[in-house]
Amino acid sequence: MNGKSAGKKTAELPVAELSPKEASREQARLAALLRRADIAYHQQDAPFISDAEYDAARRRLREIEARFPALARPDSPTGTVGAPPREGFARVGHAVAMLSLDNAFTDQEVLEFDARLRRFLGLGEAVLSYTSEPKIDGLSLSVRYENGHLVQAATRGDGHTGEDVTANARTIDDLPEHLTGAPAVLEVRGEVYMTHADFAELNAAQRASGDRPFANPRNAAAGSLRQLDPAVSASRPLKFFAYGWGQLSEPLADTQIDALARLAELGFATNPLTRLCHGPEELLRHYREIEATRADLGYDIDGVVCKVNDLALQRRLGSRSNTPRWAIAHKFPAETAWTRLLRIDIQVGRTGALSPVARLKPVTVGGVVVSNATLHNEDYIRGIDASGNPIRGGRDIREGDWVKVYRAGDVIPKIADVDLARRPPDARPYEFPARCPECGSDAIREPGDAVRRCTGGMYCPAQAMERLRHFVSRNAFDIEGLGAKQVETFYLLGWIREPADIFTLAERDAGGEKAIAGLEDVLNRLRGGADPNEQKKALAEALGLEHFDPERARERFEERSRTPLARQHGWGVRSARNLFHAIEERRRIALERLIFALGIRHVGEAAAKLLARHYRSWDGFARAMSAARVGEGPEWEELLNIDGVGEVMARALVIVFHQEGERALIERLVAQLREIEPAREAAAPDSPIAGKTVVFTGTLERMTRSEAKAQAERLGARVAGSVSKKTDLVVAGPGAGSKAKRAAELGVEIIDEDTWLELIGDA
Ligand code: 5U1
Repeated sequence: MNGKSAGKKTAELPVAELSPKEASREQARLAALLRRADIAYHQQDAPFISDAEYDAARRRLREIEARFPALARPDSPTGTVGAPPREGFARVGHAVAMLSLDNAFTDQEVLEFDARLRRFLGLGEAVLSYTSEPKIDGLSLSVRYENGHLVQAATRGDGHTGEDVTANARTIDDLPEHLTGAPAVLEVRGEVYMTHADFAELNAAQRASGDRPFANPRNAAAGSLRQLDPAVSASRPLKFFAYGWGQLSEPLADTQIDALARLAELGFATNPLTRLCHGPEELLRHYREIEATRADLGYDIDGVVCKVNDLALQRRLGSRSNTPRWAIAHKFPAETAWTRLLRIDIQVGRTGALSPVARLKPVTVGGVVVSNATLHNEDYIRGIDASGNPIRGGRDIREGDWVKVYRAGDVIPKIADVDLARRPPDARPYEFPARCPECGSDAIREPGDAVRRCTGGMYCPAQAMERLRHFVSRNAFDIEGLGAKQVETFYLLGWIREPADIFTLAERDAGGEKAIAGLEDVLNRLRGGADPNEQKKALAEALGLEHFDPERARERFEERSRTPLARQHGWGVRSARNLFHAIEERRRIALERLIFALGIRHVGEAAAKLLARHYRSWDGFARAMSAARVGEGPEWEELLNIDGVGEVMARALVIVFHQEGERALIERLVAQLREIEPAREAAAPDSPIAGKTVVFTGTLERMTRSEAKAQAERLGARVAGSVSKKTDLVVAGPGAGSKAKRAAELGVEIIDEDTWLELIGDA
């Protein structure tokens, strides 16, 4: 025993004071204790230690294993050591979607949020109560308990499917292994984070061991939780604040604040700065208080989350596709830093938009190294906004300028200002290209459009590649084994030029006769790029060359493009077969995925869902788009009548189906598909209004129009703005006029608000 610990029993000594011998003894004792406790609990139903004692023992064992990795045993009850690193994380579906948050950046936006909710709920001047909770800058985790036992932990992922990080989450001390008095099913949601002190210590250790330090505590937390080896997670000091829940077998409470209190009672850490606020002014006051203490908290927060306190009102408010209506993140002002703008590059997107990007001398902004920033469009560079009004006092942005960079919503860095005093004397106004830097086609700007676009379509490699990348993305075709990188390589090898080619890849590969466009063609397509060296680098990489050398590139290109996939670098017989199999599987695709995958401007995931639900089948959709004329006719009217489709989106849709090249490309793709699954109704299957088209007219007295609409959609109905032959039901309140009349003429059923509420079981 060492001097410090003299007189104390080993079991009482802090882990930091244990000698290796003591640690070994303590490890054996704790492991045996936990094993006996597990058997007594799970197999004999006769626990002999309390949950708190069990958790404390487990925590101590984990600490010992982290401090003395040599003691780690494969069969340790912590489950955190010795396990062979897994290939990846299993995917876990979330029983209740993990939503993200809308942001507010100004006081005004918080006032508008409150006004919007009161309007939605028809509350008039009544004061709404909210919780105000610090928004931890970490990563979201959902932890599932069944009958009081931690059974699963999953990351947010895309909100519907996350990664199974159960073994790693078990190493977080703030997450109890067992709960007493909890609902039989309880999914606790919250944020995993790392304190500044722990982050500094971890980075010091990383440096000492020659590993790369993390950029910020958030990255360190994310990197630690997503370690394939749980022993590494166990050695990282992660913490967790609970802020919500997913699936529950019974409610936790009637209000958000009481639900948080209940989670705290169950043993979860909840943030102590959380307050109940009455009305938006109190929210703003609390926001300022938290902002003032932000620097002293010891962990990163990036704003304050405001949530409606009454859970019944939260339910009434419901959610949009990814965000709840009842909450908003009031973000802190972005951090800024000055740096030099080295160069302006033009990137060409999937829709041909020429987007200027500022290449910056790397600078740290809010803990993240920034070397690129968006410049939006040519007007923005010139110092004017979409209406022609000056921005930044009308100061333009030039290569060589000193610029103030900030991270908006902490994602895409932007430029807030230019320092004219430091402008180099030879700096010239930036001349925006009138030709696409990727393919040389004309880049034109249509009246009213702030963006200049390449007219090259799929001929333009940048557009083609972006469209292919989008096509295989997660919410589109999502073909296992065919990500952005593979698509890019296949494009550069001349194997695929458009989405339909993906489906003929296998037959061409088997016969060794891939459509080889030839290196010349690929290089031609890349000519005059924003940065030809970058393009050459990309090509060299795709061809497995260290440096770009035209002769070797040609040889390698010919050889590689003729080599079957299974013999390509990084591929084998099995992975090639798996890929072809995954592609085959995708000949069957959901209608909404197909519509989204087409990459039509303004048609995002939510809009694709709306369109799929409205038109129900591919034939219905394609026929309607082909028949529609911009600004006129019943098909155009029908399109605009879909709630959530505006003129801009409608125009983009119709234009695509009337452009010969685009239409042929879509037809070639559809010809490759075996089955396009009609849109699934989002409704509960037993909802009496699922799949029905409903029109609300007149004054509703028991709820607002927005609430009625949201409720109808939640139950699977489509809500239309006007009555047609396709309308199934009209809900008419006092003052209903022409719509009720038209419904009567067409023989459409008309009911009043009370009957509607009875029908949907909410009377
Ligand atoms: N404090 C807190 N952070 N946070 C993040 N609450 C909270 N709630 C969230 C998120 C994403 O989402 C729910 C409102 C859905």
